[in-house]
Amino acid sequence: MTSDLGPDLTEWPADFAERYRRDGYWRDRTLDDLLRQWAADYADRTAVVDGDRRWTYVELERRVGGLAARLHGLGIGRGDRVVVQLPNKAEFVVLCFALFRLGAQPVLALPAHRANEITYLCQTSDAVAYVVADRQAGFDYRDLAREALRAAPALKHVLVVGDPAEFEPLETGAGEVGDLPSTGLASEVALFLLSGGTTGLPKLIPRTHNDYAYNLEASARVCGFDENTVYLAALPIAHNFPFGCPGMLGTFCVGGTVVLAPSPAPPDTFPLIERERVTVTALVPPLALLWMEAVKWAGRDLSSLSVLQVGGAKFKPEAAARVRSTLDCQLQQVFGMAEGLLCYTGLDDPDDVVVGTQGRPMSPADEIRVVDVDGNEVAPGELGELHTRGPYTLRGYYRAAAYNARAFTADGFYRTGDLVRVTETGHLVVEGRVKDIINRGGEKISAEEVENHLLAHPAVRDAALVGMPDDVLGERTCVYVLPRGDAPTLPDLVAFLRSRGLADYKLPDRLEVVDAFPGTGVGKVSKKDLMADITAKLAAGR
Ligand code: OOB
Repeated sequence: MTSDLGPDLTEWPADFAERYRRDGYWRDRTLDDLLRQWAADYADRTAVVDGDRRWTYVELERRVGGLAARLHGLGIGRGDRVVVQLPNKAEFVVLCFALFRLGAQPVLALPAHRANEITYLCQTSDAVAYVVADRQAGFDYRDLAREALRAAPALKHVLVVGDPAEFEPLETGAGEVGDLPSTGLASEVALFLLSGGTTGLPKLIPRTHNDYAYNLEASARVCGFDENTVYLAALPIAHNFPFGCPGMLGTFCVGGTVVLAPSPAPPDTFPLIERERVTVTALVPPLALLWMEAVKWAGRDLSSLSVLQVGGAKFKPEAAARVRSTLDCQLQQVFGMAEGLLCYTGLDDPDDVVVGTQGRPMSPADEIRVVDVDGNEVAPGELGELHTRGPYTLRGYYRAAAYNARAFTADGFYRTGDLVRVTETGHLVVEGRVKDIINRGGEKISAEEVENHLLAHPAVRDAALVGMPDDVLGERTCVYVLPRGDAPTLPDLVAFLRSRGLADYKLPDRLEVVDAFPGTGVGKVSKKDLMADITAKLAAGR
């Protein structure tokens, strides 16, 4: 089968595509083909739970058919982009699959995105439609839609879940019928994910049906998902991790049940875990730390939870080691990226591997290289930047030729910007970002290393070390601390770090105690915002 992704997209070279097919990674089924198969195989099992709504696989598929027919009636079809910005609601699920059926391409924005990102996404993708909820968490998304309409001339439709105001309602009623055939090829783009960069605007990541189908099915296998899996979507569902790693889609492919949580906060999630007997969920490290605290006073029965996946940012060993004793479940570390590559620790890996590494590439076809600043491979076990390519890792961002020239090697490896070393067992340990090194008068300080030590301090729940501008040294260090109980002082922390044998230049120069960290859209700590905060404080003479 040929594919023609168009001039703005970088395809896999033909010989790679051929190999991925021959070796069974790409099976030329669209995500809509998968949905139809699931509806046939798992008919009356519960697919989705959202509050009081519980839909079987058959019912989900029927609603997808109805919505696809209606979107088709609006003129939305193959190759059209639709910016989707919805909270964890059943409508999100129906909409994504309706778009897959039409061969239209959802651009998955996060609820935290605002005018800056949304107008950029609508413009860059030439979106014909933008789908939002009316209001959520005190924010009115219809205001955002008005801005997007002004800024993006290609935008023809705004569809709203809830009160549509002057826009069109997005209804996913059970009464609607539709029997449109599947449109488009499995080699075409199924959806666009956004890069998780903590600087600048997110870039669009094209994911084809073939590559994403493999992504979710292989993930489900590696993570041992089966028909008894009850997956709690606690993180924003539009993020790759809860969406397809294995997440919601990986749960569907084995006939399990997906429970949608309105937020990842313990008061929203713990009662759901108890009520629905949730078996597995995924969190970013700041949330995992919060859950480990909250479980002590929540008084909820979380005994059904057997696996907690943590990824998205480094889950430091000091914290990872406490998962079993606090939450009474198994930890699985996940090192992944919207660009593709996924690494998981195995459910039967020994404790030191689960606590101390970020897992192993999930596919035999994942190729990885660890290179030095000159691009030469380092000796086994040495630290370097991770480059990767494989059957579900992109070959280029969408409409970003100039950026792509830097982000990929000549032979198609994606430069992740992550600093890793590979252990003897083939597991990766992430030691930071290429740029998460603070340069204090020439002495290089790894933020990760200092943060990990600080997590061992009894009065520290979480810590983030950032550089702050300094006339003499260029940069000094400031540590932001989320306290546990009484806040520590800088001398406390310095004495503590010294007692753990840290070199003097690594000791933080300044402490800021906060009650929350600024987050990225998916809840990772935003160091960019912390740096802006400390820079502003210094400029104001504070
Ligand atoms: C996931 O995806 P993105 O696209 O939001 O962010 C990817 C980046 C990675 O390049 C790396 O810098 C960081 O996030 N990261 C980790 C990590 N997992 C992701 N850094 C250290 N340790 C980890 N375990 O974040 C994502 C996508 C799919 C599954 C899980 C996470």
